[in-house]
Amino acid sequence: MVLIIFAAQLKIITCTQRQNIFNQPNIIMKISHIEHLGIAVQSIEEALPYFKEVLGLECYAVEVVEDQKVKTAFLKCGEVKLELLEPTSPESTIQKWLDKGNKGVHHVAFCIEDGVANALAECDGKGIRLIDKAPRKGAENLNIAFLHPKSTCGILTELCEH
Ligand code: CMX
Repeated sequence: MVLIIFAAQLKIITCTQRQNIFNQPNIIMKISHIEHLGIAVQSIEEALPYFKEVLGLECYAVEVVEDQKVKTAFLKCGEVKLELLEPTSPESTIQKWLDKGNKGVHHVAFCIEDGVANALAECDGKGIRLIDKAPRKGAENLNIAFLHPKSTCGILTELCEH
């Protein structure tokens, strides 16, 4: 009997915590679209022929993002961009991810209409683990911030604003 009451109380507490994290009222960030998919490759030069010659997508920009230790190549696919990410150093987070046997889609980036700073504050308030506590500059001069995959259903999530 005592055990049943304890289990019921535990369930109530767990549900209450879930509501606090995910069902907070009011603010909900405004996402307009998926800005880009980040795709990790060991070599942009080797990957591009697939995207160009098989999928028919044009690469319109190549940019090195020094602080992230990556070279990026951007392709447009309708409204959504594909960002190929090639590590430029063994210390690159992309190189480490590839070295663990991963490849392909590395992160999903959402375009936030009402600002990355607001979205970060909202996520923080909802208990989401932030990688970046404040927006910073990313490729294409966008304001960006990352959320940790452990808080986001296993999807490394980037928030961006133009
Ligand atoms: N997607 C999903 N899960 C991921 C992941 C990814 N891309 N990268 C790491 N993880 C998971 C790992 O599998 C690991 O899980 P387990 O503990 O269950 O094994 C966990 O996250 C921690 O991973 P880690 O290897 O111990 O930690 P790292 O030191 O590699 O850091 C992360 C991981 C996400 C914090 C780091 O990659 C980061 O800060 N990313 C944001 C910046 C970034 O990705 N820059 C490159 C792109 C730049 C650009 O787009 O311009």
